[in-house]
Amino acid sequence: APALTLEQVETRPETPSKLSLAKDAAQAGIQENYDGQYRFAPIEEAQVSRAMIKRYFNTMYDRAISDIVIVGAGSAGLSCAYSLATRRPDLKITIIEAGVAPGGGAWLGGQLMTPMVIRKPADGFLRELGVPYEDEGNFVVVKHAALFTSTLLSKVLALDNVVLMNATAVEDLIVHEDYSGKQRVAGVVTNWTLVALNHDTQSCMDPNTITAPVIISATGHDGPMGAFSAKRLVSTGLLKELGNMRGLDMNRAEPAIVNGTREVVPGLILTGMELSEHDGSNRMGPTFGAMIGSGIKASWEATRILDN
Ligand code: AHZ
Repeated sequence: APALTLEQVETRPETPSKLSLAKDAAQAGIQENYDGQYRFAPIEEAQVSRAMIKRYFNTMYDRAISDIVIVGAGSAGLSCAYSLATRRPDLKITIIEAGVAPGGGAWLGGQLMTPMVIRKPADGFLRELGVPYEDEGNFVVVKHAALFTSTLLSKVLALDNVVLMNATAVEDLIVHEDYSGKQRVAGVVTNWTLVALNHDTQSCMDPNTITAPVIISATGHDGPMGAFSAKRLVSTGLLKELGNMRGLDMNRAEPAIVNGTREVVPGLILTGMELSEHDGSNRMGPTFGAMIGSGIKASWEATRILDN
């Protein structure tokens, strides 16, 4: 039987559920009886390659000079990107994420459990995003951390001024010196993450650069890739030593991270748990309000620097 047109489906007397199912199928071009006749519009393999290459490398070309680079697309980096990009559509915001999957640790709450706890007043951000939650008094609970992260990620990616390059690692900072000898972070050095992870097994594979007047680093606490910029500040001599993240104390940790979010050396803002490694502040464990608050504060710090 030929596929029904949308018009035929809509005018057919049927029960509502059957009708909507048939409508979905007609919209996707699927015949109701699944008789093996489903066909795609034809395509050439080279068209697929060119469709990706043209867009990706045009984007790289354009974003070699960005207004803001955000390093790390975890809860802090993504909250920062959303706040910045919605407030300032004029800025070219480029997010560099080492992982294939953006989101950092925010796909789960704590200890591989799915609910996500967010202390007030950071719940206001959930209402802005339209993420539902249960109110527990001083804090709220999102039924699955992935609901928060996927909603935030989809809203960030839909913004015209944001580009996300995942599977790409920042492996160095660009540091310029002005006439008075003052050092300023002026960009990032990037490579495909698989290349960055193989520098010990391959001969030198030179990286690429992205310049920007403001870099916001949100690479999380120390780990295989984490706290990247804070650690690099030490090895470049821009910072004497790391404070190192302290033990867990939810009540001390969350305000310290939000209030401490700042430009730590000219041109470089630290946000999220990376800041705890720089400042030697506590960790909060599985409460995410500070990641939201710190990301938003970082976005305001960035526009303050740009506008001065
Ligand atoms: O892949 C990393 C992750 O997605 C990415 N990243 C790290 N190094 C990178 C590099 N280049 C590019 N050199 C890099 N990307 O940065 C992201 C960090 O996300 P995260 O979720 O780990 O950090 P966050 O600060 O956004 O959130 C921390 C959440 C935590 S940890 C914690 C505790 O341990 O007590 N509590 C909370 C709420």
